[in-house]
Amino acid sequence: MVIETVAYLGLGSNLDTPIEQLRDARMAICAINGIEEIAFSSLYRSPPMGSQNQPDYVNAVMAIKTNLPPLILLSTLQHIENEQGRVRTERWGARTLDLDILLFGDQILDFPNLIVPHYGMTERAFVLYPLFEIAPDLMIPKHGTLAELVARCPLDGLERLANAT
Ligand code: A4P
Ligand code: MG
Repeated sequence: MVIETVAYLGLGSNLDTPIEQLRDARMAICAINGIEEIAFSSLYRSPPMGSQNQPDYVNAVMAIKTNLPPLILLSTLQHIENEQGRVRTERWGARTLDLDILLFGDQILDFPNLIVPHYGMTERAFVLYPLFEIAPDLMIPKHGTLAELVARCPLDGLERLANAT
């Protein structure tokens, strides 16, 4: 029997035409065997969290259905990051593409290289607002309802850009 899980992915970019980076990443994710897109949020722009000496970010959230185990999903996403020219320098520094696993079903995962729910998601406007757009009734394991987290989270300069096409 194949077990399918609904997972939510955070996409972010602030270098090399971020909107194209997100569009290319979406296509690369959809092309993976064992992943099917369910929903994709609008694109959102926000000032950088962390070092201010870098361009604004464009972020989006994607819902997928997958039969990949979580660690395989992570390595698949890291491969896509690498393919799109990501060079890891400073933590929270500028990047062409960042792909995070926000949620994996209702699972709580604590591997050395994968923590789910993603540790920062519950207080980041650039994650919570796009997620709320595509999944307003979601429960976040250990944290309660998404609606409550959104209500408590200031926009921090987040701006909705456009529907992703
Ligand atoms: N890792 C653990 N859990 C996860 C998970 N749930 N999903 C590990 C993905 N990766 C996970 O990530 C470091 C390690 O986290 C990985 O090797 C993986 O095994 P990374 O992508 O290499 O490094 P990073 O992204 O620089 O660090 P970090 O702490 O993941 O940063 P964040 O939280 O991704 O934040 N400002 C705006 N406005 N918008 C943004 O999107 N993003 C960041 C990066 C900073 N400022 C931003 C934004
Ligand atoms: Mg990351």
